[in-house]
Amino acid sequence: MPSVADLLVERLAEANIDNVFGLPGGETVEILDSIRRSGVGFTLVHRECSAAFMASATARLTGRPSACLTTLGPGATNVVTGVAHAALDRTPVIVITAQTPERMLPGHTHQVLDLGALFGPLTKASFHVQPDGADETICEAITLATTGRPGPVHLQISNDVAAQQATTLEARSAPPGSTAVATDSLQVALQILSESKRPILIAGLGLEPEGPYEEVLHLAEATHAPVIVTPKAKGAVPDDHPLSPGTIGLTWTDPVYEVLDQADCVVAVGFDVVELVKPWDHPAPLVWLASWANQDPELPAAAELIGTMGPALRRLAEADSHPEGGWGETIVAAHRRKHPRLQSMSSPPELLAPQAVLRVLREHVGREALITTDVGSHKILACLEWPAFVPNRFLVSNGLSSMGYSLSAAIAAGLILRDTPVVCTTGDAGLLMSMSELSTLARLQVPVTVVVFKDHALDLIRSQQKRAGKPAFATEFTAPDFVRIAEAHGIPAARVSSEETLTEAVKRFVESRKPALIEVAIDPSTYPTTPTGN
Ligand SMILES: Cc1ncc(C[n+]2csc(CCOP(=O)(O)OP(=O)(O)O)c2C)c(N)n1
Ligand SMILES: [Mg+2]
Repeated sequence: MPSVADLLVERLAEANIDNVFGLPGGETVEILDSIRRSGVGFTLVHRECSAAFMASATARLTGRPSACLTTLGPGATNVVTGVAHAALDRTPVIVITAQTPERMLPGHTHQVLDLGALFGPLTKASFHVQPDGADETICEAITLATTGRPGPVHLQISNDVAAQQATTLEARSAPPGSTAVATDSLQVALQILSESKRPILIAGLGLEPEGPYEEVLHLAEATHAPVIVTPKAKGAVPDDHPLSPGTIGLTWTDPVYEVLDQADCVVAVGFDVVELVKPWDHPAPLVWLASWANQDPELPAAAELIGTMGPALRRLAEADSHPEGGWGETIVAAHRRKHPRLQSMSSPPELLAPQAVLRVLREHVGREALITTDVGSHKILACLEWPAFVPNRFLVSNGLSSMGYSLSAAIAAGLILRDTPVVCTTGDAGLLMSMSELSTLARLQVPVTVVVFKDHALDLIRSQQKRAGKPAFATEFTAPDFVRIAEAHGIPAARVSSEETLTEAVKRFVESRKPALIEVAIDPSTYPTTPTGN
């Protein structure tokens, strides 16, 4: 009979989890040793939260569940933000933590925390694995993570339990396959679309893992419906497509609301309001199409299409649609003329406008490149204005919007997309929060170019202070010399403050196919979130 630890690793491997991210503790040595003896890889990180960010990015890019491992007590508390990210950004992460053996409880209190209570509200379920029924629990956890709306599931396993023998399940339930959406709902949706004069599609994070991108485009073109994307769905339709008006969800006044407000029908595909800063209140009939149910929260929907999205999108494209003249391509073109992206902005000498940074990156990293962004003023600009051409090549913590995400996500992406340039954009405060993983980047030698927007500020918060008529307070600091920090890790780095030097560094580093860091001196005054006036 296998040990519980061996069984766990076997079940992870069967779920196509080929790598676990984590940071060990004394209470994880059994599981670690099972991983060492298996074909499953292990990536050591330097802060547990990063392990969950990496696992989440891995799940997003592979379409499969992923896993992270931490010790008990402080390891478990350190992973919490990453687990919360997986919860609100809807990724199936198996979060494995250690725990003190039960035979030592309740007398032993060193490093003991109620991990079920800690992870319960953040996960789809938190399980305490026991030798009896271990296989059932592990299989249930893996299935649950990917069933319905994906999310993290927690398993706590002590070394004691991990070392014990476990009985394997005779028969296991098959993972859920594709499900057809209900025909009557499809009929209602077809009717709504055929009556619509100004239909809109909103593409959201739930397009993954199915990825029915061709079908989304086909429906858009068949009905002349502009496709608004959420940040996590950027690239669902290429940004230069004539039906691509822009990204929604960053502020209460995103330019694309001007298009959305005119819609008389909204087809929401894989849409999740967790991505929106502004509450959803659109009055037009909404067609809900997703692989999971319309709940938590439930949107007022005129038709609910729940199941495999591709075939339903193809059926919807057969609607007898008659959009009014000027809708679709014409309105998108006018909108794009009114709101040009990544415009040239004047900036003081020795500083670069953030728009210029993104423009140089866009010009030199190639259409297929993957970009990650952290959280702050630079995220809002990147989400609104980065032209994404390929689905799932823009990674962001958006449901949770946690700082410190982008470096970890970029490393995970680099491990998967070996031949695609990966660029991590981050604020200076975000990098300060996460730069323990520069060491991981240097060790793994994945080709990630880190671009740090150095403005010596928590700029987004400072802008909020300014908008509220308050002085900057506790939002300014002196950022360190990131070039020297990178070089101390053996990572080549450059400091730039002009478009020419930035272009040269981007070309050189992206071509090098090695880790690199570019520190850019930023003028934050042109961010869309910077209040205008005094
Ligand atoms: C973990 C975490 N802590 C705090 C916040 C609140 N917050 C949002 S943006 C921001 C400022 C980020 O500063 P920086 O990384 O330098 O980006 P900038 O706004 O300057 O572009 C803060 C503190 C957060 N989103 N996540
Ligand atoms: Mg900053």
